[in-house]
Amino acid sequence: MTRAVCPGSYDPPTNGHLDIIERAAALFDEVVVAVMINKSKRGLFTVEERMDLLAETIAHVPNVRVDSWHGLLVDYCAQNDVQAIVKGLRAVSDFDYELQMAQMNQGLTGVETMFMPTKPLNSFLSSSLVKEVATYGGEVSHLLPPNVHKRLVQRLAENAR
Ligand code: COD
Repeated sequence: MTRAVCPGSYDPPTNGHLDIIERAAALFDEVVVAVMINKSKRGLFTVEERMDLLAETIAHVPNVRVDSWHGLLVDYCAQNDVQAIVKGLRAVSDFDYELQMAQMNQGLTGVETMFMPTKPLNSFLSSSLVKEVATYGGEVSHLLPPNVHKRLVQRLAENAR
C-alpha cells in the first residue's frame, strides 16, 4: 500500500490545496492531509477547525483522511508508514524553500518529496493573501471551497466585533 502525506498549515484550506490533494489521491492508495501544528504561530482558525474544514472539503475523495502533527514531518512519516511527501509548487519562489526542505527531509530519514505544479488558475493563491483580501472586504469566494468561504466570512465578522 502506498501512502503519501500533504502537509501544511491550511489556515485556511484553499482551492490550490484541494487541487493538489485530489491529484495526489489519484496517484497513491492513501493520502493523509496533515495539519502541522506551529505553536509559535497563532492562526485565524484553530487546528481542530482546520481539520474539520479539510474533512468537509475532501469528503468526496474516499482515500483521503485528515490528521494533525506537532514536530518534525519526517517523524510523522516514519511513524505512519508514509513513503512520500507531496507538495504543490506555485512559482520559482516556492521552489527555493521547498527544495531546501525536501533535501533536509531526505537527508534526515530518506523520505522522498514529490512536487506537483499548481494549475495556472491557482498560481497566485495562498491562504495568507486570501485572508488579507477578505479582511478588507475583497471577493475571495472563487478561491475557496464553499464551506471554507462561509467559515472565513463568519470568523472575520466575529473578529471585527
Ligand atoms: N497551489 C498549489 N499548492 C499550494 C498552493 C497553491 N495555490 N498553496 C499552497 N500549496 C501547497 C504547498 O505545497 C504547500 O507546501 C502546502 O500546500 C501547504 O501550504 P500552507 O501554506 O498551508 O502550509 P505551509 O507552507 O505553511 O507548510 C509548511 C510546513 C508546515 C509543511 C513545513 O513548515 C513543515 O513541514 N513543518 C513541520 C516541521 C518540520 O518538519 N520542519 C523541518 C522542515 S525541513
